[in-house]
Amino acid sequence: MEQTFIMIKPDGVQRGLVGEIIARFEKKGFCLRGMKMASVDKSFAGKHYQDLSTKPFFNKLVDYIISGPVVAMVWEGKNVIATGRKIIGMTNPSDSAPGTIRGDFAIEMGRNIIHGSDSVESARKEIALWFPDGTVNWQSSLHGWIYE
Ligand code: RTP
Repeated sequence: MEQTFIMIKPDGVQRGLVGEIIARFEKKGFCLRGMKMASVDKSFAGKHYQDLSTKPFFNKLVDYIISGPVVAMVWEGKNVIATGRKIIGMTNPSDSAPGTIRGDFAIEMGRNIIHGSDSVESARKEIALWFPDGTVNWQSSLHGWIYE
């Protein structure tokens, strides 16, 4: 089953949106396989956003991510990477439809509340970076009511 890495960014934590965000993934039927709160340093944030290191907004992005604790999670389920991105909304909250997390709770790109892996490859890399000791192997008793 597919897994994705989801991170509630410092603004999402400070604004008390952790429960709201978890509820959206949980109610959809996805399975939480790993979760931790963490404060990361510049070097770790740089590793997470390595692919964006040449972008002009990279330093600002790293400063944002290290500005407070984040909540890192692994969610599992059918098409969870693409569906997770739909639940999150577009990178720029102004382009995000109401009903998405960014569409409901954010205004600016530099304070867009949440991160979600954008491909199988980046999910694999991000899960290995954030959860080097692995995740929790379990299955909800509701599995048969979510999948046919
Ligand atoms: P994320 O990785 O956080 O899920 O966001 P994303 O895929 O939707 O967007 P990406 O292009 O990977 O950018 C990562 C984060 O960098 C910030 N950003 N700022 N032009 C800008 O100022 C700019 N562009 C991107 C956003 O916080 C974005 O989520």
